Amino acid sequence: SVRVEHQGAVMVVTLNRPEKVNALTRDTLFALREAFQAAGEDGGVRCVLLTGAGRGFCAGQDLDLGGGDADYAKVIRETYNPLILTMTHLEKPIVCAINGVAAGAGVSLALACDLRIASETATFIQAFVNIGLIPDSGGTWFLPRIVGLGRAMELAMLGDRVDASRAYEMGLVNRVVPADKLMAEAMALAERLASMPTRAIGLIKRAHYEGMEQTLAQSLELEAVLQKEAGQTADHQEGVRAFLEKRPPRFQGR
Ligand code: LHQ
Repeated sequence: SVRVEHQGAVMVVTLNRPEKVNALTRDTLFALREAFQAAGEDGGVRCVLLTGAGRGFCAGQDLDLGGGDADYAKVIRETYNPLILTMTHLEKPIVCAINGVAAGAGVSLALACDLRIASETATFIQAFVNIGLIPDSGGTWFLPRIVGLGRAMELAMLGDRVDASRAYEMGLVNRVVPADKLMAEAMALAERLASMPTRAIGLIKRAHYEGMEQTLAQSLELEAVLQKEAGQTADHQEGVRAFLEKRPPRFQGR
């Protein structure tokens, strides 16, 4: 249900259940978490690109399996929550290529990525409320931080479909491109990130996510600690040397 491929230093993770708009099963969620864990452990991987096979990105939780008397708290604690934390804790950039509709937990998955690039045909639905649920898998944490509380409340309460251009206007996605260019553009962005100072990017990610949960004084201190770490990388040395020698840098990700 999940396809993992390596293209140079980019790990491409594709949700692969197109006949069900890549609806998420327990197996899919475990496979996804494993892929992001593997990305963290593999020094050759310097960026992850997440996308969906077929006409949609992800329809959220598979409602054929999640219904009945299932304990939703247990499902969420065992599958979604560890996945989302694995993604945000991964000290490498994650690009999401949203190739079509994202609904429910499918939106949350996209929100847990660091950069979002959408096809003109992509749409977003905070579908939870439409079936009497609340946004989960980080949906109530990421969305107000990314688009603001007012818009997040509107999307979560009304459950309306948002098209790609409106998603762009509200900052829900970073870029919108024609459908036939999506994978090439997303791959170019992922390859660019993969050639950048990977350690610094990982620390940038940490500083921002941790910064969301702390005071200015705490963030200033965290910046000092993480800057010391970044300052000790070979890529920092190379960056400064390249600047002084007036040539492009060659970063190695360490
Ligand atoms: C699906 C699904 C799906 C199963 C399409 N499940 N089959 C909740 C509960 C518990 C714990 C954890 O967390 C969660 C979080 C959540 O994610 S709740 C929100 C779940 N998602 C939704 O409510 C969205 C449901 N899907 C839709 O609204 C539509 O299918 C969308 C807008 C995604 C796509 O619409 P269309 O392009 O018109 O496609 P379709 O509806 O015809 O779907 C194609 C097939 O995929 C169809 O099956 P069939 O056998 O008839 O061809 C759908 O039944 C199936 N499918 N989403 N979530």
